[in-house]
Amino acid sequence: MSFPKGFVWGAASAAYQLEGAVYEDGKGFSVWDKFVRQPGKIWNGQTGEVACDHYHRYQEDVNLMRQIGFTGYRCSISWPRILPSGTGKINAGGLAFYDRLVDALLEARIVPYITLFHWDYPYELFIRGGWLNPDSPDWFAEYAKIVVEHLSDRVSHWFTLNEPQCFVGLGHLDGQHAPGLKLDISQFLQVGHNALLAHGKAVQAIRANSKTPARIGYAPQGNATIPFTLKPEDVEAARRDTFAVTQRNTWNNAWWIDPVCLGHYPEDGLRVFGDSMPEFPESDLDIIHQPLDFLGLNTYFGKYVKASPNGPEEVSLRPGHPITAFDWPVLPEVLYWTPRFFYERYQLPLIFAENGMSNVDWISVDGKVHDAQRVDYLTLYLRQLQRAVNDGFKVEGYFHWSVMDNFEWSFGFRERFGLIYVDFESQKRLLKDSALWYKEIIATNGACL
Ligand code: GCO
Repeated sequence: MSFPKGFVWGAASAAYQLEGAVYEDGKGFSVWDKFVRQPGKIWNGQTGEVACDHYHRYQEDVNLMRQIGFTGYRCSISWPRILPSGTGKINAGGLAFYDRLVDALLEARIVPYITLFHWDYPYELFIRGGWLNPDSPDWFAEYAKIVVEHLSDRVSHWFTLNEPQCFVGLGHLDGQHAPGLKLDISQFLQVGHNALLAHGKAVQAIRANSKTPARIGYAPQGNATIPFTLKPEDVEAARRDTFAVTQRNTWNNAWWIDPVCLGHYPEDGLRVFGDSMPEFPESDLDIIHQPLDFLGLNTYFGKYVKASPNGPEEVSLRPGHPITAFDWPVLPEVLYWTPRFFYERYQLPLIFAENGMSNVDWISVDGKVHDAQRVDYLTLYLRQLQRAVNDGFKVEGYFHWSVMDNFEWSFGFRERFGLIYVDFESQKRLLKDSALWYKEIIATNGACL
Protein backbone atom coordinates (compact mmCIF):
# COMPACT_ATOMS: atom_id res chain seq x y z
CA MET A 1 0.00 0.00 0.00
CA SER A 2 1.48 3.38 -0.89
CA PHE A 3 1.14 6.80 0.71
CA PRO A 4 -1.27 9.45 -0.66
CA LYS A 5 -0.28 11.09 -3.92
CA GLY A 6 1.85 14.17 -3.31
CA PHE A 7 3.04 12.97 0.11
CA VAL A 8 6.23 14.93 0.88
CA TRP A 9 9.39 12.91 1.52
CA GLY A 10 12.58 14.49 2.77
CA ALA A 11 14.81 15.16 5.72
CA ALA A 12 15.38 18.01 8.14
CA SER A 13 18.28 20.07 9.43
CA ALA A 14 18.93 23.23 11.44
CA ALA A 15 21.24 26.13 10.58
CA TYR A 16 23.60 25.96 13.55
CA GLN A 17 23.88 22.19 13.33
CA LEU A 18 25.28 22.06 9.80
CA GLU A 19 26.08 25.43 8.20
CA GLY A 20 29.35 26.39 9.93
CA ALA A 21 30.70 29.74 8.63
CA VAL A 22 29.62 31.41 11.85
CA TYR A 23 31.83 34.46 11.33
CA GLU A 24 31.22 34.99 7.61
CA ASP A 25 29.54 37.57 5.38
CA GLY A 26 28.41 39.85 8.16
CA LYS A 27 26.60 37.32 10.38
CA GLY A 28 26.00 38.43 13.98
CA PHE A 29 26.55 36.21 17.04
CA SER A 30 23.88 33.87 18.29
CA VAL A 31 23.50 32.59 21.84
CA TRP A 32 24.87 29.26 20.57
CA ASP A 33 28.06 30.92 19.26
CA LYS A 34 28.71 32.11 22.80
CA PHE A 35 27.43 29.08 24.70
CA VAL A 36 29.68 26.55 22.94
CA ARG A 37 32.72 28.56 24.08
CA GLN A 38 31.90 28.10 27.75
CA PRO A 39 34.01 25.32 29.25
CA GLY A 40 32.16 22.11 30.03
CA LYS A 41 28.99 22.88 28.10
CA ILE A 42 29.59 20.71 25.03
CA TRP A 43 30.93 17.18 24.78
CA ASN A 44 34.72 17.31 24.25
CA GLY A 45 34.54 21.11 23.90
CA GLN A 46 33.26 20.83 20.33
CA THR A 47 31.46 23.67 18.51
CA GLY A 48 29.37 24.21 15.38
CA GLU A 49 31.81 26.76 13.98
CA VAL A 50 32.58 24.55 10.97
CA ALA A 51 30.03 21.72 11.45
CA CYS A 52 29.30 20.24 7.98
CA ASP A 53 30.55 23.38 6.22
CA HIS A 54 27.19 23.32 4.47
CA TYR A 55 27.40 27.09 3.99
CA HIS A 56 30.04 26.43 1.35
CA ARG A 57 29.02 22.93 0.27
CA TYR A 58 25.27 23.44 -0.04
CA GLN A 59 25.30 22.69 -3.78
CA GLU A 60 26.98 19.31 -3.26
CA ASP A 61 24.50 18.61 -0.45
CA VAL A 62 21.49 19.50 -2.58
CA ASN A 63 22.87 17.19 -5.30
CA LEU A 64 22.94 14.36 -2.77
CA MET A 65 19.37 15.13 -1.70
CA ARG A 66 18.34 14.99 -5.34
CA GLN A 67 20.14 11.66 -5.68
CA ILE A 68 18.10 10.26 -2.78
CA GLY A 69 14.98 11.67 -4.40
CA PHE A 70 13.76 14.10 -1.74
CA THR A 71 10.63 15.96 -2.73
CA GLY A 72 10.98 18.35 0.23
CA TYR A 73 13.74 19.59 2.51
CA ARG A 74 13.26 21.23 5.89
CA CYS A 75 16.00 23.65 6.93
CA SER A 76 16.18 26.64 9.22
CA ILE A 77 17.34 30.20 8.74
CA SER A 78 19.86 31.71 11.09
CA TRP A 79 18.22 34.87 12.47
CA PRO A 80 21.56 36.67 13.17
CA ARG A 81 22.70 36.03 9.58
CA ILE A 82 19.76 38.13 8.41
CA LEU A 83 19.73 40.66 11.26
CA PRO A 84 23.17 40.67 12.94
CA SER A 85 21.78 42.64 15.91
CA GLY A 86 18.46 40.80 15.87
CA THR A 87 16.50 43.86 14.74
CA GLY A 88 17.21 46.88 12.56
CA LYS A 89 19.98 46.64 10.00
CA ILE A 90 19.53 43.88 7.42
CA ASN A 91 22.56 41.90 6.28
CA ALA A 92 22.42 41.39 2.51
CA GLY A 93 25.16 38.73 2.71
CA GLY A 94 22.95 36.54 4.89
CA LEU A 95 19.93 36.82 2.63
CA ALA A 96 22.15 36.01 -0.36
CA PHE A 97 23.12 32.64 1.15
CA TYR A 98 19.48 31.58 1.53
CA ASP A 99 18.80 32.81 -2.01
CA ARG A 100 21.48 30.47 -3.30
CA LEU A 101 20.23 27.57 -1.20
CA VAL A 102 16.57 28.02 -2.14
CA ASP A 103 17.43 28.38 -5.83
CA ALA A 104 19.53 25.21 -5.73
CA LEU A 105 16.65 23.32 -4.08
CA LEU A 106 14.11 24.53 -6.62
CA GLU A 107 16.48 23.65 -9.45
CA ALA A 108 16.58 20.12 -7.99
CA ARG A 109 12.75 20.10 -7.73
CA ILE A 110 12.90 19.92 -3.94
CA VAL A 111 10.29 21.99 -2.11
CA PRO A 112 11.88 24.10 0.65
CA TYR A 113 10.17 24.03 4.05
CA ILE A 114 11.73 26.84 6.05
CA THR A 115 11.91 26.90 9.84
CA LEU A 116 12.26 30.51 10.99
CA PHE A 117 13.69 29.68 14.40
CA HIS A 118 15.70 26.61 15.32
CA TRP A 119 17.35 28.01 18.46
CA ASP A 120 20.19 30.29 17.25
CA TYR A 121 18.80 33.41 18.95
CA PRO A 122 20.62 36.71 18.25
CA TYR A 123 23.09 37.37 21.06
CA GLU A 124 22.48 41.13 21.02
CA LEU A 125 18.80 40.56 21.75
CA PHE A 126 19.73 38.19 24.55
CA ILE A 127 21.72 41.05 26.11
CA ARG A 128 18.53 43.10 25.92
CA GLY A 129 16.61 40.52 27.94
CA GLY A 130 16.02 37.94 25.23
CA TRP A 131 12.72 36.07 25.39
CA LEU A 132 11.96 37.71 28.74
CA ASN A 133 11.76 41.12 27.10
CA PRO A 134 8.11 42.02 26.36
CA ASP A 135 9.25 43.27 22.93
CA SER A 136 10.65 39.86 21.98
CA PRO A 137 7.52 38.68 20.09
CA ASP A 138 7.71 41.83 17.94
CA TRP A 139 11.40 41.33 17.29
CA PHE A 140 10.63 37.88 15.95
CA ALA A 141 7.75 39.17 13.81
CA GLU A 142 10.03 41.82 12.30
CA TYR A 143 12.56 39.15 11.36
CA ALA A 144 9.81 36.91 9.95
CA LYS A 145 8.51 39.77 7.80
CA ILE A 146 11.95 40.45 6.33
CA VAL A 147 12.55 36.80 5.46
CA VAL A 148 9.10 36.37 3.96
CA GLU A 149 9.32 39.56 1.89
CA HIS A 150 12.59 38.30 0.51
CA LEU A 151 11.94 34.59 -0.09
CA SER A 152 8.19 34.14 -0.50
CA ASP A 153 8.29 34.55 -4.25
CA ARG A 154 9.98 31.12 -4.15
CA VAL A 155 9.10 29.70 -0.72
CA SER A 156 5.56 29.02 0.47
CA HIS A 157 6.01 26.49 3.31
CA TRP A 158 7.00 27.79 6.75
CA PHE A 159 7.48 26.49 10.25
CA THR A 160 7.63 29.23 12.88
CA LEU A 161 9.35 27.83 15.99
CA ASN A 162 11.14 24.54 16.45
CA GLU A 163 10.54 22.71 19.73
CA PRO A 164 9.73 25.36 22.31
CA GLN A 165 9.99 22.53 24.86
CA CYS A 166 13.74 22.57 24.24
CA PHE A 167 14.78 26.17 23.68
CA VAL A 168 12.50 27.40 26.46
CA GLY A 169 13.04 24.50 28.86
CA LEU A 170 16.57 23.25 28.19
CA GLY A 171 17.70 26.81 27.46
CA HIS A 172 16.01 28.78 30.25
CA LEU A 173 15.10 26.32 33.02
CA ASP A 174 17.64 23.47 32.95
CA GLY A 175 20.57 25.45 31.55
CA GLN A 176 21.74 22.62 29.28
CA HIS A 177 21.22 24.51 26.02
CA ALA A 178 22.00 28.11 25.07
CA PRO A 179 21.62 30.62 26.58
CA GLY A 180 22.22 28.33 29.58
CA LEU A 181 19.88 29.98 32.08
CA LYS A 182 18.29 28.42 35.13
CA LEU A 183 15.34 30.74 35.69
CA ASP A 184 12.62 30.14 38.23
CA ILE A 185 9.35 28.59 37.12
CA SER A 186 7.48 31.87 36.73
CA GLN A 187 10.17 33.38 34.49
CA PHE A 188 10.35 30.13 32.53
CA LEU A 189 6.58 30.40 31.95
CA GLN A 190 7.01 34.03 30.87
CA VAL A 191 9.66 33.01 28.34
CA GLY A 192 7.28 30.32 27.09
CA HIS A 193 4.38 32.74 26.82
CA ASN A 194 6.48 35.25 24.89
CA ALA A 195 7.65 32.49 22.55
CA LEU A 196 4.04 31.47 21.87
CA LEU A 197 3.17 35.11 21.20
CA ALA A 198 6.14 35.29 18.84
CA HIS A 199 4.72 32.31 16.97
CA GLY A 200 1.33 34.04 16.60
CA LYS A 201 2.81 37.34 15.49
CA ALA A 202 5.06 35.60 13.00
CA VAL A 203 2.08 33.78 11.47
CA GLN A 204 0.37 37.17 11.04
CA ALA A 205 3.53 38.62 9.49
CA ILE A 206 3.85 35.71 7.05
CA ARG A 207 0.21 35.92 5.96
CA ALA A 208 0.41 39.70 5.53
CA ASN A 209 3.61 39.71 3.51
CA SER A 210 3.77 36.51 1.49
CA LYS A 211 3.85 36.94 -2.28
CA THR A 212 2.59 33.38 -2.86
CA PRO A 213 -0.20 31.68 -0.87
CA ALA A 214 1.62 30.67 2.30
CA ARG A 215 1.20 27.34 4.08
CA ILE A 216 2.19 27.77 7.69
CA GLY A 217 2.85 25.36 10.54
CA TYR A 218 4.65 25.04 13.84
CA ALA A 219 7.17 22.38 14.95
CA PRO A 220 6.87 21.47 18.62
CA GLN A 221 7.85 18.08 19.97
CA GLY A 222 4.81 15.82 19.78
CA ASN A 223 5.07 12.37 21.31
CA ALA A 224 2.11 10.12 21.92
CA THR A 225 1.81 7.73 24.80
CA ILE A 226 1.16 4.24 23.44
CA PRO A 227 -1.68 2.07 24.80
CA PHE A 228 -0.29 -1.20 26.11
CA THR A 229 -3.21 -3.12 24.55
CA LEU A 230 -5.98 -2.18 22.14
CA LYS A 231 -8.62 -2.42 24.87
CA PRO A 232 -10.69 0.79 24.74
CA GLU A 233 -9.82 1.68 28.33
CA ASP A 234 -6.10 1.42 27.59
CA VAL A 235 -6.49 3.54 24.45
CA GLU A 236 -8.35 6.13 26.50
CA ALA A 237 -5.65 6.08 29.20
CA ALA A 238 -2.98 6.64 26.55
CA ARG A 239 -4.92 9.50 24.99
CA ARG A 240 -5.33 11.18 28.38
CA ASP A 241 -1.69 10.72 29.22
CA THR A 242 -0.58 12.10 25.83
CA PHE A 243 -2.14 15.48 26.58
CA ALA A 244 -1.69 15.61 30.35
CA VAL A 245 0.39 18.30 32.06
CA THR A 246 1.35 16.94 35.46
CA GLN A 247 4.87 18.22 36.18
CA ARG A 248 6.25 21.69 36.76
CA ASN A 249 8.67 21.35 33.85
CA THR A 250 8.81 21.70 30.08
CA TRP A 251 8.18 18.08 29.03
CA ASN A 252 4.68 17.72 27.73
CA ASN A 253 2.69 18.26 24.54
CA ALA A 254 -0.43 20.21 25.45
CA TRP A 255 1.13 23.23 27.18
CA TRP A 256 2.87 24.14 23.94
CA ILE A 257 0.21 23.12 21.43
CA ASP A 258 -3.22 23.80 22.99
CA PRO A 259 -2.75 27.61 23.08
CA VAL A 260 -1.58 27.61 19.45
CA CYS A 261 -4.22 25.23 18.07
CA LEU A 262 -7.11 25.57 20.54
CA GLY A 263 -6.65 29.09 21.94
CA HIS A 264 -6.19 28.26 25.62
CA TYR A 265 -3.67 26.79 28.05
CA PRO A 266 -4.64 23.32 29.31
CA GLU A 267 -6.60 23.39 32.60
CA ASP A 268 -4.46 20.77 34.34
CA GLY A 269 -1.32 22.74 33.46
CA LEU A 270 -2.80 25.93 34.87
CA ARG A 271 -3.47 24.04 38.10
CA VAL A 272 0.02 22.55 38.20
CA PHE A 273 1.76 25.89 37.60
CA GLY A 274 -0.69 27.74 39.85
CA ASP A 275 0.39 31.20 40.93
CA SER A 276 3.70 30.92 39.05
CA MET A 277 1.66 31.63 35.93
CA PRO A 278 2.40 35.08 34.48
CA GLU A 279 -0.45 37.57 34.06
CA PHE A 280 -1.37 38.51 30.53
CA PRO A 281 -4.36 40.03 28.70
CA GLU A 282 -6.88 37.56 27.21
CA SER A 283 -6.17 39.11 23.81
CA ASP A 284 -2.75 37.42 23.86
CA LEU A 285 -4.49 34.11 23.32
CA ASP A 286 -6.16 35.43 20.18
CA ILE A 287 -2.75 36.38 18.82
CA ILE A 288 -1.27 32.99 19.75
CA HIS A 289 -4.21 31.12 18.22
CA GLN A 290 -3.77 31.85 14.51
CA PRO A 291 -5.24 29.62 11.83
CA LEU A 292 -2.59 27.16 10.66
CA ASP A 293 -2.35 25.05 7.53
CA PHE A 294 -0.62 22.12 9.18
CA LEU A 295 0.85 21.05 12.48
CA GLY A 296 4.47 19.91 12.39
CA LEU A 297 5.56 17.39 15.01
CA ASN A 298 9.02 16.24 16.03
CA THR A 299 8.51 12.70 17.26
CA TYR A 300 11.24 10.67 18.92
CA PHE A 301 9.88 9.33 22.19
CA GLY A 302 7.06 7.31 23.60
CA LYS A 303 6.08 5.12 26.50
CA TYR A 304 3.38 2.56 27.24
CA VAL A 305 0.49 3.01 29.62
CA LYS A 306 -2.50 0.92 30.63
CA ALA A 307 -5.67 1.91 32.41
CA SER A 308 -5.76 1.54 36.19
CA PRO A 309 -8.17 2.73 38.91
CA ASN A 310 -5.75 5.61 39.60
CA GLY A 311 -5.56 6.76 35.97
CA PRO A 312 -3.01 5.93 33.27
CA GLU A 313 -0.28 3.67 34.64
CA GLU A 314 3.09 3.41 32.91
CA VAL A 315 4.14 -0.07 31.80
CA SER A 316 7.91 -0.43 31.85
CA LEU A 317 9.82 -1.78 28.89
CA ARG A 318 11.02 -5.33 29.00
CA PRO A 319 14.69 -5.94 29.83
CA GLY A 320 16.62 -5.87 26.57
CA HIS A 321 14.18 -3.60 24.77
CA PRO A 322 16.03 -2.09 21.74
CA ILE A 323 17.65 1.31 22.27
CA THR A 324 19.52 3.68 19.97
CA ALA A 325 23.08 4.98 20.44
CA PHE A 326 21.56 7.86 22.44
CA ASP A 327 19.81 5.27 24.69
CA TRP A 328 16.39 6.27 23.35
CA PRO A 329 13.96 3.33 23.24
CA VAL A 330 12.87 2.16 19.79
CA LEU A 331 9.05 2.40 19.73
CA PRO A 332 7.75 2.34 16.15
CA GLU A 333 4.09 2.46 17.27
CA VAL A 334 4.63 6.07 18.30
CA LEU A 335 4.27 6.88 14.60
CA TYR A 336 0.82 5.34 14.64
CA TRP A 337 -0.52 6.81 17.88
CA THR A 338 0.94 10.29 17.43
CA PRO A 339 -0.87 10.95 14.14
CA ARG A 340 -4.01 9.40 15.55
CA PHE A 341 -4.21 11.30 18.84
CA PHE A 342 -2.89 14.62 17.50
CA TYR A 343 -5.10 14.62 14.44
CA GLU A 344 -8.16 13.79 16.55
CA ARG A 345 -7.42 16.59 19.01
CA TYR A 346 -6.21 19.37 16.74
CA GLN A 347 -7.94 18.54 13.44
CA LEU A 348 -5.03 19.82 11.38
CA PRO A 349 -3.11 17.94 8.71
CA LEU A 350 0.17 16.78 10.24
CA ILE A 351 3.72 16.83 8.99
CA PHE A 352 6.33 14.77 10.75
CA ALA A 353 8.96 17.49 10.87
CA GLU A 354 11.54 15.25 12.58
CA ASN A 355 11.91 11.58 13.43
CA GLY A 356 15.07 9.52 13.48
CA MET A 357 17.81 7.90 15.56
CA SER A 358 21.48 8.18 16.33
CA ASN A 359 23.54 5.13 15.54
CA VAL A 360 27.12 3.87 15.88
CA ASP A 361 27.95 4.48 12.21
CA TRP A 362 31.41 4.23 10.69
CA ILE A 363 32.94 3.50 7.29
CA SER A 364 33.45 -0.25 6.93
CA VAL A 365 36.42 -1.92 5.27
CA ASP A 366 34.41 -2.10 2.05
CA GLY A 367 34.17 1.69 2.05
CA LYS A 368 30.46 1.81 2.84
CA VAL A 369 28.37 2.74 5.88
CA HIS A 370 26.13 -0.18 6.85
CA ASP A 371 23.65 1.36 9.24
CA ALA A 372 21.38 -1.68 9.42
CA GLN A 373 19.61 -0.36 12.52
CA ARG A 374 18.55 2.84 10.76
CA VAL A 375 17.35 0.85 7.73
CA ASP A 376 15.18 -1.18 10.06
CA TYR A 377 14.06 1.88 12.03
CA LEU A 378 12.82 3.53 8.83
CA THR A 379 10.92 0.40 7.86
CA LEU A 380 9.32 -0.14 11.25
CA TYR A 381 8.40 3.49 11.91
CA LEU A 382 7.14 4.22 8.41
CA ARG A 383 4.97 1.09 8.39
CA GLN A 384 3.25 2.49 11.46
CA LEU A 385 2.85 5.87 9.81
CA GLN A 386 1.34 4.10 6.81
CA ARG A 387 -1.09 2.34 9.13
CA ALA A 388 -2.16 5.72 10.53
CA VAL A 389 -2.62 7.20 7.07
CA ASN A 390 -4.66 4.17 6.01
CA ASP A 391 -6.88 4.68 9.06
CA GLY A 392 -7.67 8.17 7.79
CA PHE A 393 -5.49 10.37 9.98
CA LYS A 394 -4.22 13.14 7.71
CA VAL A 395 -0.48 13.32 7.26
CA GLU A 396 1.12 15.38 4.48
CA GLY A 397 4.77 14.60 4.82
CA TYR A 398 7.72 13.06 6.63
CA PHE A 399 11.11 14.68 7.24
CA HIS A 400 13.69 12.29 8.61
CA TRP A 401 16.11 13.69 11.16
CA SER A 402 18.57 14.25 9.73
CA VAL A 403 19.77 14.73 6.19
CA MET A 404 23.39 14.29 7.32
CA ASP A 405 25.41 13.75 10.49
CA ASN A 406 25.77 17.10 12.25
CA PHE A 407 26.39 19.00 15.48
CA GLU A 408 24.08 17.50 18.09
CA TRP A 409 23.94 20.49 20.46
CA SER A 410 25.45 19.72 23.88
CA PHE A 411 26.53 16.29 22.62
CA GLY A 412 28.73 17.80 19.89
CA PHE A 413 29.54 15.35 17.10
CA ARG A 414 29.09 12.29 19.34
CA GLU A 415 25.68 11.36 17.93
CA ARG A 416 25.27 10.50 14.24
CA PHE A 417 21.68 11.03 13.06
CA GLY A 418 22.25 11.39 9.31
CA LEU A 419 21.13 9.49 6.23
CA ILE A 420 24.39 10.83 4.81
CA TYR A 421 27.64 10.11 6.62
CA VAL A 422 29.97 13.06 7.15
CA ASP A 423 33.70 12.77 7.81
CA PHE A 424 34.11 16.00 9.78
CA GLU A 425 37.83 16.19 9.04
CA SER A 426 37.81 15.85 5.25
CA GLN A 427 34.16 17.00 4.92
CA LYS A 428 33.60 14.00 2.62
CA ARG A 429 29.99 12.85 2.38
CA LEU A 430 28.83 9.28 1.79
CA LEU A 431 25.30 7.91 1.41
CA LYS A 432 24.65 5.37 4.15
CA ASP A 433 22.69 2.18 3.45
CA SER A 434 19.68 3.93 5.00
CA ALA A 435 19.86 6.69 2.37
CA LEU A 436 19.70 4.04 -0.37
CA TRP A 437 16.76 2.35 1.33
CA TYR A 438 15.04 5.73 1.80
CA LYS A 439 15.57 6.37 -1.92
CA GLU A 440 13.57 3.27 -2.69
CA ILE A 441 10.86 4.17 -0.18
CA ILE A 442 10.51 7.57 -1.84
CA ALA A 443 10.62 6.17 -5.38
CA THR A 444 7.76 3.77 -4.59
CA ASN A 445 5.90 6.30 -2.39
CA GLY A 446 6.12 3.79 0.44
CA ALA A 447 4.87 0.75 -1.48
CA CYS A 448 8.14 -1.14 -0.85
CA LEU A 449 7.59 -0.97 2.90
C1 GCO B 1 15.67 18.41 18.55
C2 GCO B 1 16.08 19.25 17.43
C3 GCO B 1 17.14 18.65 16.58
C4 GCO B 1 17.96 17.54 17.20
C5 GCO B 1 17.28 16.21 17.03
C6 GCO B 1 18.03 15.06 17.65
O1 GCO B 1 14.71 17.68 18.44
O2 GCO B 1 16.35 18.42 19.58
O3 GCO B 1 15.02 19.71 16.69
O4 GCO B 1 17.90 19.78 16.32
O5 GCO B 1 19.20 17.47 16.63
O6 GCO B 1 16.02 16.25 17.64
O7 GCO B 1 18.15 15.22 19.04
